[in-house]
Amino acid sequence: MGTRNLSAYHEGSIPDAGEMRFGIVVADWNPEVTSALLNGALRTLRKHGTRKENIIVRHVPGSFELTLGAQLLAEYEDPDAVICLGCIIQGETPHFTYICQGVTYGITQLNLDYNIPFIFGVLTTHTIQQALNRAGGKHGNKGDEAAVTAIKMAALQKSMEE
Ligand code: DLZ
Repeated sequence: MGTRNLSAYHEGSIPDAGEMRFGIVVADWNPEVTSALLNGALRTLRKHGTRKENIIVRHVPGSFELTLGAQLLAEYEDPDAVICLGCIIQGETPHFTYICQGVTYGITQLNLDYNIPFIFGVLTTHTIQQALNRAGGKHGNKGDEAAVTAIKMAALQKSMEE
């Protein structure tokens, strides 16, 4: 099976995001990758109608800090969903595993603790090239995928309130 293109989705199936408000927390470790993820997420949210003033972007030093950054956005900015963007690349030590575990657990826990979605837009790759391939390269952009997931999950949450 080929690698899925992260930017390929069926346009017609995406809810309108004109009345939605999003937080984006982006890790500055591997910035050439995470800035591309951020651009993808911003472009996709805007394409589906989200107003500029309803997208709040905050930076954190590394992926491990995404959990608290996302929680702070949820607490102070009243978003319909929070998108977490990061890039963790395997090094020579087990550090990779601990950061991956920490942020995966942290974001999962936020999804369970709050009544809004927190989206896992974190690349976990063996090499920088694999990450670049998924940040606007040959396999698309995980930022696009994260934004589409945020819109869909925010719409699901809103539909429950109706
Ligand atoms: C320390 C570290 C390492 C080795 N690798 C990455 C990485 O590939 N991607 C990433 O987002 N962050 C990395 N970090 C930083 C940690 O996430 C965190 O910021 C520090 O451990 C805090 O001191």
